[in-house]
Amino acid sequence: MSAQKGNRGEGETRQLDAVIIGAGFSGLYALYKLRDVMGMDVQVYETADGVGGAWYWNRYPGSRCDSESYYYCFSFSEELAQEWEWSGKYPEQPEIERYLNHVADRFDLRRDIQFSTRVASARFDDAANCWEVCTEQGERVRARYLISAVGCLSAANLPDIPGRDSFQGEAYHTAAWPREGVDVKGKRVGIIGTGSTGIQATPRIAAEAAHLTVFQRTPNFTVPARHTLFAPEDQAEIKKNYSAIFERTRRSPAGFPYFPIERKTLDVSAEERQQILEELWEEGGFKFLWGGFSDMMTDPAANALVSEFIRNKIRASVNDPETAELLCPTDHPYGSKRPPIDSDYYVSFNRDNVSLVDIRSAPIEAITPMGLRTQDAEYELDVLVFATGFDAMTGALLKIDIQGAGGRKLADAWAEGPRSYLGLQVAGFPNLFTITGPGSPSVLVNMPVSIEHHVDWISDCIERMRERGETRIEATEAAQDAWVEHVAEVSKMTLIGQADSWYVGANIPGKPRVVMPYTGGQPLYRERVEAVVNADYEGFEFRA
Ligand code: FAD
Ligand code: N01
Repeated sequence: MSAQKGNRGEGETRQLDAVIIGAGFSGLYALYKLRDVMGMDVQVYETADGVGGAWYWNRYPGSRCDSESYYYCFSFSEELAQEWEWSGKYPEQPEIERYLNHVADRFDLRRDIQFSTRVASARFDDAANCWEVCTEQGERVRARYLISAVGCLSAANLPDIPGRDSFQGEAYHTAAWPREGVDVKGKRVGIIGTGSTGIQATPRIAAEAAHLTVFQRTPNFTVPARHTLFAPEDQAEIKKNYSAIFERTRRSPAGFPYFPIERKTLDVSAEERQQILEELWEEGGFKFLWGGFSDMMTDPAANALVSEFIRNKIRASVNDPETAELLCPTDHPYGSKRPPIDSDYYVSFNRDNVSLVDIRSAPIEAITPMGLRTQDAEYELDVLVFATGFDAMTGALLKIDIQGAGGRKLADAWAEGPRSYLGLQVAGFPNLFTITGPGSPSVLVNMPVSIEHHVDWISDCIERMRERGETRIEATEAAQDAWVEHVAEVSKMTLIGQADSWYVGANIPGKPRVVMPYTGGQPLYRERVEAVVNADYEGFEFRA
């Protein structure tokens, strides 16, 4: 299709078919698809020194997936699915990292991934219809297509708290946890943040530290994971049913192999509702939300009942009533923040060596050399953990200086919030594809399912362009405007906009408040995307 990778003289810029940024689930599958299936000349750049993306960076204690292993994985290769053995329902970070390394080795992907290399800028060359990509390390290449696989949750948010750098103990963000681990035995540890990460890390740190202080700004609803190991017969059963499991993940609203129950929360008696919720609670995991009542995320009255059910579980788990009330969320509906899944989170607060500090009523004033000062107390710490999340969905992409047609900067195009067509392309940025970009269901779906869908769509689109001799694709402004409006309209039908969450950018000071993911669910999204293709890629302009 193009000049060979090695075919460049002194000072000449390497010409590729595609550059992929990132080597997590998205980048690995995109490389496999474009290189091995389509025969393209592809280069992947990855900041880390290994593959895995989220599963390379997030090594904090207790880090594990919330989607169950046997569908939090690739479905594109039957052989891969059949040969890989998951140890249990919710594998920990090292096992998922091993899986992604296995994928890289099995498909010989590593030879086209350049590690320890950060893409710093990308500029579209209007005359040549290609991207010029520069790395922080000074390399420059040209490629017809630029594929963003930078991740929705990969730009860590380290809050700008006064005195942050004055702390004389050890300080870590959970998404940059040292590979060799952190020894907290006998130490006084403070953790800021009670999202999925803080909720996973708290019980693990509590089990080792002399004392753990949890600094909570907003309490969160979490549902027990109920982790179990797989017996050989579980493995066999899963493997026998893989094609049906994967097929269901593609049809269900959120990429899980199950569907919400048909009845509505208020259509059943109080006794029956309690029984259904108890059963879901006992089963644990995401099924509580995505296999529960179908109106939980759309009807405030239904959600209020479910939220109160969880609050009662918190009250029943935590011995001290004052602490229990502090842990009960009342400011947002269940599910409007990404719901964590936990192993022994609430009961951690029954331990003598764990205390909860409400930094909503007495905010953090400063980090000091000795620890942390809130409005009403001083805390001496040896280790400070930032479980403070990510500049989600746009952060990693906007850290790259991206200039599209006519030199327009992506940062300017997205100054008032991200705009895209189908979450796949941005008007004014030809030949740039965004895997799980804002405006797609991405983070509201079990992500490998979304990722495979996007990579398949992008590669089909490129294949069509090859067949027709086209060299440029661009979403039209009109199609993008209509999609952005549709995403906003649909979001009003759910409760997602009601929480100050990373879904709406509220966790990052100054970030425009926009519901970034598409909330209409996977089936509707897939239908819309397919309709666009069937209408000869309506809303996209191609040039030869
Ligand atoms: P990532 O895995 O984030 O990979 C992006 C890669 O791009 C990173 O390695 C990064 O270093 C690289 N990169 C970014 N910018 C640049 C640049 N400028 N130059 C070079 N490289 C760059 N989702 C679920 O569906 N279920 C779960 O249970 C689940 N658990 C999660 C647990 C944790 C702790 C976290 C953080 C996320 C979890 N997620 C989960 C979401 C997760 O982000 C996705 O499931 C998936 O891993 C995303 O893969 P990705 O390849 O798109 O992005
Ligand atoms: O981040 P978060 P996360 N001062 O943004 C608090 C995925 N994930 O890393 O709610 C004080 O959810 C903040 O408080 P508030 C998953 O998609 C998945 O936990 O903004 N506090 C909040 O409590 C998840 O949703 C898994 O008031 C500050 C916390 O820090 C996403 O990653 C596991 C603060 C951040 O919570 C992000 O999760 C882990 C400040 N200045 C992660 N700034 C699994 O699937 C922030 N906070 C297992």
